[in-house]
Amino acid sequence: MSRFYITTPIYYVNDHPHIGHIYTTLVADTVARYRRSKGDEVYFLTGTDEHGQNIERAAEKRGIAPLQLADEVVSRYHSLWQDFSISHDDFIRTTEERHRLGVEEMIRRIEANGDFYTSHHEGWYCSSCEAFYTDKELQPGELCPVHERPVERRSEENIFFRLSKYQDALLEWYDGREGCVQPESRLNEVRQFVASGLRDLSVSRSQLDWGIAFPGHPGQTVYVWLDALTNYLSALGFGRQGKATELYDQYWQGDSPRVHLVGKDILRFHAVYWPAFLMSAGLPLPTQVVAHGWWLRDQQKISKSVGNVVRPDDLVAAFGIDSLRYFLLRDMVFGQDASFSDEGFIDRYNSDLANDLGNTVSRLVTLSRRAFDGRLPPTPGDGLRAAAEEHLASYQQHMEAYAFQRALESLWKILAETNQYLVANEPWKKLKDPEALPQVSQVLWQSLEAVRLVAAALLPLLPEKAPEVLRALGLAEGQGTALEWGELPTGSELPAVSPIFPRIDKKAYLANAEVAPSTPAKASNKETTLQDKTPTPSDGETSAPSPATPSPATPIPAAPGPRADTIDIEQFFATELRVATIEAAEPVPKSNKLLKLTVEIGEPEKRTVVAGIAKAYAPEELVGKQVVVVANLKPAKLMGVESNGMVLAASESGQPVLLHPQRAVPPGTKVR
Ligand code: ME8
Repeated sequence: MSRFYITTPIYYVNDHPHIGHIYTTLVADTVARYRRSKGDEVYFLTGTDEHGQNIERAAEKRGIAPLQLADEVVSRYHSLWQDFSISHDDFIRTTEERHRLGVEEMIRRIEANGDFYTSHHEGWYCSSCEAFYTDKELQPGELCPVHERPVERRSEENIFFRLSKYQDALLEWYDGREGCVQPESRLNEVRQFVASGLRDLSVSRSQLDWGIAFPGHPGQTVYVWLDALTNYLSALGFGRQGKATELYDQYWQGDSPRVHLVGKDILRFHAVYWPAFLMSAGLPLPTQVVAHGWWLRDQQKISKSVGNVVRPDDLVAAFGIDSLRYFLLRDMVFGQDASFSDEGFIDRYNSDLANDLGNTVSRLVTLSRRAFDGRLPPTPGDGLRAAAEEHLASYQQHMEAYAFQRALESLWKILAETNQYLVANEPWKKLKDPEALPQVSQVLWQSLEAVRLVAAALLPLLPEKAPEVLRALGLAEGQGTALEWGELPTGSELPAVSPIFPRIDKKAYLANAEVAPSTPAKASNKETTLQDKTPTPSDGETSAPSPATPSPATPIPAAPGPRADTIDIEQFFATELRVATIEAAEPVPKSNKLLKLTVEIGEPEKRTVVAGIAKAYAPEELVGKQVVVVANLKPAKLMGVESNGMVLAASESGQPVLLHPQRAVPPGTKVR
């Protein structure tokens, strides 16, 4: 048993989370789950970075206090991490008292080592990076090299950290501790930056109030990066006394892994400044800083100003959390940039999840039930074992090396081998031949066992869907999770299966029509026949070989069906319902029915929603009330006013009666 500490960056609260933040967090979650499954004692930390000028300005723009803005965005993060089944052990906010104590202790130690001095400072400042740049580093037009936005000329008296003193020690660390910065290509960038000469770093700001006061230097506020980086220690209790430092002693001492997972944009802060601060404070360094690449949208950088930010909600509402988890882990070669597109997402889902995994499970379960009277095959076999074990071993190697796409490819090779094995043995042709049943049993049991291994290996990556696959194989909660051949029972009961990954109708989705996963209501009414989900050549799928179509299935009597007009849960979740606070209300000119409402719905900007409630409510009684809004409705013009959403009301004899949450919740909270 080993201890394992993994962290994500702490995210700024001046914007709502998008796919990039989700990516880093779900990678950390996957690693944490994987390590736990290997028996490690894991501590997984995430959180928010709430100080600094960016946040101060964003709050000012909204006319609220910075902490109020932070509270709002933090509640978004909490609900998102819950939705994504993120298994973090702690969530730190830099506005917490425990964090301030850690920062103060860090500063005390660096000061004691004589590594601070005060000096006048002038340079180009990017408030998005919260960093100074030299003329040489700027992009043409005096633009920030990271954000490509204008920088400001700043001149202040600041406290400096003697970063230059640590140049050699840093180079020694990179060379002496293999894998301390990953991937290798990124380490080279960092090494080059350090080798080309380090300048001392300004670690205080005099023109900023929103932050931690620099101890012993009135009028100076701690530089947001020195503040933020220290979260990795303060969350463990660094800076406190007695029992409160237990986690720090366990996870930040000795040789057990301490891993910071970051995007490439902030590698310099983690692989240069942070180890230098720690060296100066006489503290152990992280054992690994691991940087991943950038998610682009349709090959373009994701940016609020371009308006191409990928917020997860729509995709999740339509396809579920684990489909998005799968796509993000499978489509990014870890360390490199990757591009997100709706089309790419749907193709990947249909080919890998709906077809290769989902169909294989449905087919095998259906065949086994048919051949063995609703049970798993009675006799096991070993023919697929060697191949499955080989691919599982490479899955494990890739997981340890953060090569998730390769780890998944290894698992999909098991599925491909299983399908080839089925095609070669054609068990569906022998179901009615009693003499062939022992062989059918071995073939099906092995195929089911191979799929079980894939599902068990998927548990850290797809924490909702992998257990569903295991359940579909007739396994009880927590059963069949070992990555060793032979765990699948023989002859036990095998319930009928409904599609785990219903196909997505790509055309319909892309045309912004209703999402049409392949008729789940119908599928739940009868067993999936082998033909049901087999992609036709016109689907244009690239997929692993599938079992050939068997002889027509014996009809299976339908269970009592649901109402004809039911929808399934995915269809319900396509409607995004959120709590909104009404900030202003006024009549729509020339209408006696409509009110124009300005609502706060947890987004940076406010929205206008037009509601047909004027006959039942006066505008002034609505202000400050919370209502439920359909947030993903196409905009519509009503009496010349554009409405972005719809307010929900009960209709009592044609009179609207508004729905309110039973107690106040943060605007933007999901209703489900
Ligand atoms: O930098 N693709 O916070 P931040 C991939 N508060 N990952 C992305 C991404 C994208 N397009 N966009 C963001 C900060 N990320 C500081 C960190 S840590 C002590 C302080 C992810 O809210 C990626 O992990 O700007 C990146 O490093 C992080 O979000 C930046 O988040």
